[in-house]
This record gives sequence, C-alpha cells and structure tokens, in this order.
Amino acid sequence: MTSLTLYTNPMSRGQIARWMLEETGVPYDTVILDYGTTMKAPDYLAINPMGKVPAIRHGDTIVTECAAVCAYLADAFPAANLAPPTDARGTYYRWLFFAAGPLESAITNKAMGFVVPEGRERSAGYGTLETCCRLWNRRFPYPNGCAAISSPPPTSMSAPRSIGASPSAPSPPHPPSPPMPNAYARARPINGKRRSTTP
Ligand SMILES: N[C@@H](CCC(=O)N[C@@H](CS)C(=O)NCC(=O)O)C(=O)O
Repeated sequence: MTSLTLYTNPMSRGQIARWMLEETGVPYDTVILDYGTTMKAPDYLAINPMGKVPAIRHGDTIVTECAAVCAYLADAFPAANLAPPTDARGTYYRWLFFAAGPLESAITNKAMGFVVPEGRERSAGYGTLETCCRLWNRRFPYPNGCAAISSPPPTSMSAPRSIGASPSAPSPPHPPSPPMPNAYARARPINGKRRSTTP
C-alpha cells in the first residue's frame, strides 16, 4: 500500500488535515513537528519550504495547504465519497476556495489587527470581514459559525466561541440548523482511536 504521512502539530491547522485523513478511513502515520525547531529544520523544509504545517506525503506526492490537502485526499480515496462527482463540483470548489482564501485572510487580518483602509475594500480580495461572515453563515447556518465582528460589546464571558470573533463576543442569532452533512455526522473516532499508526 502507498505510504501516507501527516506532518503536523496538534495546536495548528494540521487538525483540518487530520480530520480529513480520518474521513478517508485509510491508515496513516503522523510526524509531530515543533514550532521554530523541527518545523524549520532542513528535513522538513525539503517537504514544505514554508516551514509550516500541515503537509502530507502520499507515496512520492507532497501536498501542502489545508484546502489542497482536503481536495487531494478526497480525490485520492474516492471510495470514502468525500467529494461530489467531477461534473457537479461548482459549489464544492466555490466554498472550499472561499474558506481558504477570503475568509481565512479576513479572519487572520482581524486577529492581527490589520484594517483595510476605508474606501480600499474593492482592492482587498475579501472585501470586508463582515461580508465574508454573512455569506458564510448564510450558506452554512450552523451554531458557532463565523460571528459578525461588528457585534455589540461582549455581555457574557460564557458566550460561545465563534470563528473570527474574540472569545467573549456573543454569536449573532442563527436560524435552526439543517440536518448535518454526512461528513460532520461521520466525524467520530473509530473505536475511540484515530487511524494514525503513530501519535
Ligand atoms: N495556508 C496554510 C497555513 C499554514 C500555517 O500557517 N500553519 C501554521 C500553524 S496553524 C504554521 O505552521 N506556523 C509555523 C510557522 O510559520 O513558523 C495552510 O492552509 O495550510
């Protein structure tokens, strides 16, 4: 069988790749890298010159970038039924790239305090964080979605934590959730264990 390895750190976006690997149902190895040391060492830079996680190696193929890893795994393991048929991928690609591009940039910029100068939104790929979150929540109306950043000041420290919001910011009200997509429903460890053959 072709070898499959996840390079990650438990406190990282590597958990996105980990989730997808679990969904495939195939065994894989895990290599845990430490920030600033093994992640920047020559051995790993040969795999991902960015010195970032996650990355996967599948045989001779290396894939980096969470969204690319997810799309690659869905294609590499079609029996897991994780992607729509190729002639019906418009919506799939649209939101996969939306999450990896505009939404991620908007959230990162917010977290780091970068502000798009007034009137320059048309040149920023994500426009505004508020627009990104509104569209995301409209398409995926689940609790703890992407919170409107312009929400009023926190009223409760126990408010649910939402993507792109400060931990104490209250989430805006959401409509009742539709049935969970299959991938969410199936995202449970098998027999309480991950499929990784290494930690
Ligand atoms: N665009 C990349 C982002 C990867 C990324 O920024 N990973 C962080 C951890 S969440 C990292 O490895 N940081 C280590 C560093 O830059 O030194 C992806 O989607 O995979």
